[in-house]
Amino acid sequence: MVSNKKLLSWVNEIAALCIPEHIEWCDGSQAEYDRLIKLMVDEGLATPLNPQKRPNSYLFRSDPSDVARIENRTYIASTTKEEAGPTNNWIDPTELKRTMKNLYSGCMRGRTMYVIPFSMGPIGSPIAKIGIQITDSPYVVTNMHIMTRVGTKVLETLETLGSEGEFIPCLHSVGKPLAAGEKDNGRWPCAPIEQKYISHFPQDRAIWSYGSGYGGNALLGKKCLALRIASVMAKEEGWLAEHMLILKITSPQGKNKYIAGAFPSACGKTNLAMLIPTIPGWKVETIGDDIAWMKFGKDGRLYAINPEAGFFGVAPGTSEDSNKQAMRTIEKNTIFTNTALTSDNDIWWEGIGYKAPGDGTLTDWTGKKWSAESSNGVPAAHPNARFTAPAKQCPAIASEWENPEGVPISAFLFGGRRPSTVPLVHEAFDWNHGVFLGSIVGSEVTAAALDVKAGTIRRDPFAMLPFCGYHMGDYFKHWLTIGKTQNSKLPKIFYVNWFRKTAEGKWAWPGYGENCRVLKWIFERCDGEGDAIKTAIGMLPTLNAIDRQNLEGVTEAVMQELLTVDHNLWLKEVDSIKEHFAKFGEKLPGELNEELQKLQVRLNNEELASQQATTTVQSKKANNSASTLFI
Ligand code: SAT
Ligand code: MN
Repeated sequence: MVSNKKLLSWVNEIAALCIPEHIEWCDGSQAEYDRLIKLMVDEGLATPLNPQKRPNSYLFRSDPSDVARIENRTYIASTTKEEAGPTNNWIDPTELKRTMKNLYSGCMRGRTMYVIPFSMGPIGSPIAKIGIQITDSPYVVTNMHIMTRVGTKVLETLETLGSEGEFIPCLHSVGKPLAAGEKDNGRWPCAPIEQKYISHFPQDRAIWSYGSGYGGNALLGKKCLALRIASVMAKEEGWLAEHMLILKITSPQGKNKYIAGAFPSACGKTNLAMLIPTIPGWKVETIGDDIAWMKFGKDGRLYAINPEAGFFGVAPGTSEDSNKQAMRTIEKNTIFTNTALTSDNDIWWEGIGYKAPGDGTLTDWTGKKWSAESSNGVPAAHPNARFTAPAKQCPAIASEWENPEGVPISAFLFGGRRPSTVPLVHEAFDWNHGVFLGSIVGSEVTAAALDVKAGTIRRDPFAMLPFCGYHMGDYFKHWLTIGKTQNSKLPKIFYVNWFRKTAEGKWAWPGYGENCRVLKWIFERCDGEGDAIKTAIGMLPTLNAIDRQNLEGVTEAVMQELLTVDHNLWLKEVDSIKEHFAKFGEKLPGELNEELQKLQVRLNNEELASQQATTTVQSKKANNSASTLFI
């Protein structure tokens, strides 16, 4: 049936190299999913969960060496090192291919080689792309069933493109060949760390992954294709492939807007995408929680699709309080990896919102008995334990989430974890200033978390640091170029910070569902409404512009603090941004340096400084009791 010459010869070539026992073309059917799951249950690799509690759901335990994306084994093998830039690992592509071909040689012995035709984006959408993943992991096949659109329809679409139809080849092996008669015997197959490679060849638009079976290392449609390779294609073709959630927000008047947002890891992207608003009458629905592909529509607006079909979410910390919609999403048909297991075969993790049932009867992610008492603080679930669940099961999924044309974006959000300096929300003056805000995204790291000085900002421009497939300086330039295309219809750009702390070290903003109050102001700003004042760093809401009705704990004084722009702290920020920008050398677009200089001038500008001070003083008068909160 398949006539695509490139596909057929590639599959033959890989089979000859990897020497699998069988070859199977995946059709994406439920029967295929069930058969592969049964195979893994029989092998002791998957534990069926209690069907009364969590129908058709399974727990997998990975090898301790294979629990997350491994950035120092991830490579961008562009023709030259210069093209990969200072933020990526580079190896000469010829050398890397030689090394990896040696590893691939005979690596699928004793295993089945699966050929997975998949679509990133609704099949046939003008924004979607076709990939073909070859893998020897049935775990990967079942996860790809959930995370992408897999199967015969994809092959048929490829056929309509003729015998030369384009697809992105994604080669994957767990790197654990089996000797005659050998079985996995309950052990997650993978290769030792020094043999793991997650490689991208931007010039060939190809992905080669070896040695890991986990998440983004192995489900190659996600970070490898939809971000690293797609970002290169997007630059060449004039569109955007971004690490962004997409949400739909509807006002009580029934007006809606779509907002896309980029945040580094552990900033609550999935929670924001599934937020339940606390202001009566407002509604938030989900289009996607991780990746957005955007192209200009005929009307000149940017239209976004979610290229994925599922959520690969971090389990620990997910609870009825933090994300009710996610808890509903994972009630059935879900794959769990590295969570803990209860004695009645349900999952459990730290931060699930209730104590581990029957202390001492829990099994931790490594398969050992675990009790809160004797754990010495070692968690039962791995901190990067994950759920893989179909997006369509999310009660908040927007009805148009699979619209092949995408949804028109009104606003971009950027943000990170900043306990000080950065206010709750500010709006960029214009596109270039917005690109500047994206380029300085970062989170503050604590000394306890990493071997760095406390208070250091880990910059993660556009939350794309691990995901940009080319030189980050060129990526900034691409964003600036996009701004020259359709200036009047471009989304507005905002920077949010849910993580500001008070002088006492407490969160100043309650976050979660209350974030809708900030979204409401953003919504209004997109309509040319919503009160704002000009500050040195951007447009800020006036003191009462953010709806605080029925919001406990956020007094006017706290709100004032959340909206404070401390010029001294910002001048320090300017120094830190200079250091950050220096990494990009000559590739840093002049426009961004200009934005930085303009910021510095504005911060030193007496008039704006005193304007800020006046607002602060007025508010101090209004609420004397909280005056200690002011800087
Ligand atoms: O493992 S993934 O790359 O898919 C998830 C993540 O690290 O963000
Ligand atoms: Mn992500």
